[in-house]
Amino acid sequence: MSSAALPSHDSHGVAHHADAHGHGHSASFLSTYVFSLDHKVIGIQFLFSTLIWFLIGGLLALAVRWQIAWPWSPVPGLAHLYTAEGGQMSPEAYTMLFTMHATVMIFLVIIPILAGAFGNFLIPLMIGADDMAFPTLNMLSYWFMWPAFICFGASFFVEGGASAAGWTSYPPLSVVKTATPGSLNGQTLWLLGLTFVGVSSMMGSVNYMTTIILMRAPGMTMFRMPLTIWGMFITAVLQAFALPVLTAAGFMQLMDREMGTGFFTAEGNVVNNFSVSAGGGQPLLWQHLFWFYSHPAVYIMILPAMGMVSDILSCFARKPIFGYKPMVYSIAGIAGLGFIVWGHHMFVSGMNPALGMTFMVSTMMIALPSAIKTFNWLGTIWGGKIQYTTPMLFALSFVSMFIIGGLSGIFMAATPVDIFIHDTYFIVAHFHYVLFAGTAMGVWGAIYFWFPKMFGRMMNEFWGKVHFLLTFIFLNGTFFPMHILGAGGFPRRLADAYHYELFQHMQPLNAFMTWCAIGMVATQIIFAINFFYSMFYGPVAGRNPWKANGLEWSAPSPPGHGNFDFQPIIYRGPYEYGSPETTEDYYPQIQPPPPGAKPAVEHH
Ligand code: HEM
Ligand SMILES: [Cu+2]
Repeated sequence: MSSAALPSHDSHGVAHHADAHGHGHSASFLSTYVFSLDHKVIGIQFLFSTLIWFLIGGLLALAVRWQIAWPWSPVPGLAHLYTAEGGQMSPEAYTMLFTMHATVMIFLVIIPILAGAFGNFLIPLMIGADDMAFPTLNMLSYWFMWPAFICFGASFFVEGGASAAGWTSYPPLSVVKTATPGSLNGQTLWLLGLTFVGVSSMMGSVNYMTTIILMRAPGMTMFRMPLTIWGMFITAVLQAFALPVLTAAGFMQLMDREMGTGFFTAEGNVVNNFSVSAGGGQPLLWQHLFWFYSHPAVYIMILPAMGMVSDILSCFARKPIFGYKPMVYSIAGIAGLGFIVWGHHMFVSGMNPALGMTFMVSTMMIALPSAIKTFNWLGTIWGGKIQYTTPMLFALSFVSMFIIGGLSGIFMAATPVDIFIHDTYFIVAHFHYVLFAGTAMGVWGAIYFWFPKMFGRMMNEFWGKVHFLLTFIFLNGTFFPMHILGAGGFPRRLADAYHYELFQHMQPLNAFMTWCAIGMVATQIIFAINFFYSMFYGPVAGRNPWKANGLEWSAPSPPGHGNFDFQPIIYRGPYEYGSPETTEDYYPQIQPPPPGAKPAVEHH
């Protein structure tokens, strides 16, 4: 191991860090593990909570898939909840299940696992800070998720059941209480839950921006930050500008439901034979407000993963990231463009074709920075000494699957094509390739990669690879045929498409996909066992098991309170693998250059 991976003997640094916060001394169980102010504990709290919701979301998905494969046959395990229908799922229950599957996956899994779990754990460690700028706010951002957990969780048990208006919550379904059983109480809880998630995200966002701007260690310039941090930083900016719109819109919808306003209900609206006009509102207004948040939100759901994957690829290709600065500008470009494309979700809403055209063009422009990133990932691994570790396999999967998801996005961005495939399974294929085959695979890669830093022990590589391989096969088996179904017109969000004869021949393919989905969920048992077993019995990791450059790998595993047992001083960026200045193939950010060496050349 090179000398730099060891801490320097700067006792001042130790003393300074230990005294930095007054809270470092009381060591009660509550303040250490429950209401902890330590960013690492909060990150791990987010990780555990979101993984539990991941399981719940996965089971909801299986129930949805069961109905698509074998409609009206009793769902195993759920049958007793639907006795009125002889164990069958009602169409309303189906609608509720896919609504809550998407809601859980997006708002309780993907967004909080990226920003809440990895953002919290990694930001201070990667920039050389001893904690977040506002530790109490940070703790609150985790605990504000609990009212959300309770609202969404409890909504399954209230009269009418959980929300059934889709994760997009379009009026009039979401506003008119008689529209569907879930519109009665479930929808109110849904809106409240969403508000709490929003409050939590906003607290995190403010904290991350402040921390990254103000608390970097000496020498850690903005352009020496790992791409993970750039991804987190720009995500935080996106949250700050997009979230207020959703929060306000959610409140307006809540008022429409509970206080008789009519922001989103049209004049003369009749739903299920009830006249519900409060007058003068516009259902379409909701769509605009919702997508003004939720399109940027899809980047909130992937930019941090893009950053983490970049770090993993560079480490295991043993090469500098190809085009570091273009990568940063691409993340920023994707985020900026993300604010002017929301109308691509509304091409069939009757918008003026001229407006549709501008949304089409701006959406297609996003392909540019996306392609820059993709080519730079390929450039990074090109000619590298690739080590096919478990995190690397997941990262490679992220890149290849993101290409599929990005390409289907371009199809949909073309208005004439989208008019045909909108609301078909093609859309479902697209967002599962970007969100599951992309982001979720990136998250697994990140878990395998940073697990040793989190818990001080390694996960098992053999079972990691088995987990990867089976997940990769099953996910493609589940999601790829959705393109075929979608191109054939198979509708999304319909409890029984086989009602129409033209879709009946698609049932066997759907059954195959459901088997793959069951296999995919079952495969996660391997991951769960590996995760918990390794936490206690995995081989001890040491500070830098992957021989990586990033600053976090110079801290102890797991880092103690205050993170670094020395004062970090940063000499270079995190991607200097194979530098001629050192005989090792890696060159940690804190390792001083050899005496007489020319100043390190930054890679651009
Ligand atoms: C090259 C980049 C991308 C392009 C051009 C693109 C384009 C589109 C378009 C045009 C739609 C609307 C299709 C329709 O409903 O008719 C859509 C839907 C969607 N996209 Fe993307 N997309 C891209 C990347 C992403 C990424 C990175 C994510 C998430 C990580 C994402 C998540 C989604 C989701 C969740 C939907 C469905 C929303 C819903 O109706 O429920 N997309 N995309
Ligand atoms: Cu979009």
